[in-house]
Amino acid sequence: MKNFKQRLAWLEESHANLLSRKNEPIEGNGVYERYKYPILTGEHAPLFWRYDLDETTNPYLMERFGIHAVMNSGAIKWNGKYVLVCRVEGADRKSFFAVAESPNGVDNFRFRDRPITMPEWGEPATNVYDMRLTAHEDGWIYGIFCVERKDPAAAPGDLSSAVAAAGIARTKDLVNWERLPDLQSRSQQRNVVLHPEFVDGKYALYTRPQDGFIDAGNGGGIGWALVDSMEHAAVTDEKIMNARHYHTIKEVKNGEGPHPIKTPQGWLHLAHGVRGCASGLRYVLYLYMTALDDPTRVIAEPAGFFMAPEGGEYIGDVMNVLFSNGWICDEDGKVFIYYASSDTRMHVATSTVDRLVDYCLHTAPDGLRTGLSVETLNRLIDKNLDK
Ligand code: M1P
Repeated sequence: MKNFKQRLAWLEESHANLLSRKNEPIEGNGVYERYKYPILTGEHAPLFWRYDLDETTNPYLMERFGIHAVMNSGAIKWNGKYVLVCRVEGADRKSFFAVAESPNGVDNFRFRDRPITMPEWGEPATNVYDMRLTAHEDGWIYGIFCVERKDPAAAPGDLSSAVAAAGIARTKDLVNWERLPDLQSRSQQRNVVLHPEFVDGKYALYTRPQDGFIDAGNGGGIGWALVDSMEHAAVTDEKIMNARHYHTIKEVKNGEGPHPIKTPQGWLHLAHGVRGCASGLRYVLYLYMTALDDPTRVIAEPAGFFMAPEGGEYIGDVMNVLFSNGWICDEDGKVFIYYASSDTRMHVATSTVDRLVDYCLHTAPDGLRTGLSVETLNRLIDKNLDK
């Protein structure tokens, strides 16, 4: 084994190489381009988060604080940089938020020196994760995230039951966060997202009502609720605007990703859908669009998934999962889709608003039965073979 100084030099060199590694797009299906390397992993965390760098107290230069995953990150363009508020998970299975930024959105992401110290509200959270960022037209940047607490009603010996609520915080600088009361709701909530504009003079939330901590149950799908204030946000009326369906990619669960992008043709939404199989749950990403004059009216929804795990993305702490809660749309229409694979690492894919809208408007919807899928395929074959 290397001595302390040799190990430190080796760690510093490997870390610097990892952080400065250039990323490369991979030609794909025409809808988007994946990139060769993940953009953030546990190994991207600063060495001074993971190691005690003092030879007298850590002579073997051992890792003292394991960082196991960087995943499910909110995203925003801020002062010309591509900024992610990452879900960082330690070896102790606690998640926390940390800001990482890149000059170009596809590589060279670096964490700021310290994680976010998120103020508590109410009973301190056991875990927090999956922040959605919204620069709202009221002037604040809101972060809505899942707050997990042990279920106070759990039977003695049940050490797994938990309660999910939507935590709310806001900031003007991505440094200082003001914690607001959690969203009040009759059901448990996860995957709650703030729409960027007022609707009928109110704040509009995409919700995901769920019967239990894991099961969406009677939750129905992605919901929509108008609230008077973010300072005391409470769901009173909630309607399901993007429902789950039998034998689709969102049979078991779904959830809004980041807030939708406004396009001339409608609001462009990115979401995740979950379907079960013999090897467990399969999480994929899908797109849909809603009307500009009514963000709850679905006007297009291509059949099936937009992105599913590929290659090494299948493998990780929770296998067969793609999850996204962040994307950035540049002024020139380029879209950076930030997604995590298998609850382990962050990736980027790029596209444009035009291509994503084209995909939504010109991909057939799910006919919900196999005969209609074959009809759709035959129409395409007829068109191609007749030309
Ligand atoms: O493990 C996959 C995902 O599971 C949950 O998502 P959902 O609420 O839709 O089931 C979340 O815990 C998410 O963080 C995680 O990636």
